[in-house]
Amino acid sequence: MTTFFQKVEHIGIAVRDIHVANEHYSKLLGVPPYKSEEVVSEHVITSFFKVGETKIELLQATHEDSAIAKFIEKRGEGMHHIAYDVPDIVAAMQYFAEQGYTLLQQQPKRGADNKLICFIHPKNCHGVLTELCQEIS
Ligand code: CMX
Repeated sequence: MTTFFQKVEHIGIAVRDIHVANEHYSKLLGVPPYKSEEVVSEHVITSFFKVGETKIELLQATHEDSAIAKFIEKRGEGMHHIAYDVPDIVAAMQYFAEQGYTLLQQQPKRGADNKLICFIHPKNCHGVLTELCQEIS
């Protein structure tokens, strides 16, 4: 068996209103978000909270074509994806493609929080959208 995963880097949660969700999650986690960032290419505004080594990412759509807007329309607010930290995203993508997984990007793309990212289709992961992410050094 081969593993590329070093840790769960973050869990993404789709929210309708990031300001309201920031307040609720600050109260729940006992810390404020350490970062807020708009990812224009993904049509989202994000905020990040640290929980030990893992992070919680809140995502609000900025456009009706955003994957987050479609997700909320179909399924309501809630857990949107799990992201795993990988040391070499290109090698991981090649491996998963060879194993028959459906990659939603053919090349790594720039995501929030200084990461290169690629998604694996939820149908390959028992209904969970799965993200590979590598820190940009
Ligand atoms: N988790 C689990 N299942 C999901 C899902 C998610 N996040 N998003 C969609 N699905 C399900 C749908 O409910 C649907 O299920 P059924 O076939 O049972 O109805 C199935 O996947 C296919 O959905 P679809 O409506 O046909 O396809 P979409 O146009 O909604 O696309 C997906 C789904 C995952 C391919 C698309 O959302 C995508 O490419 N996502 C990757 C990019 C992304 O999510 N960006 C936002 C976050 C960016 C960031 O983290 O910075």
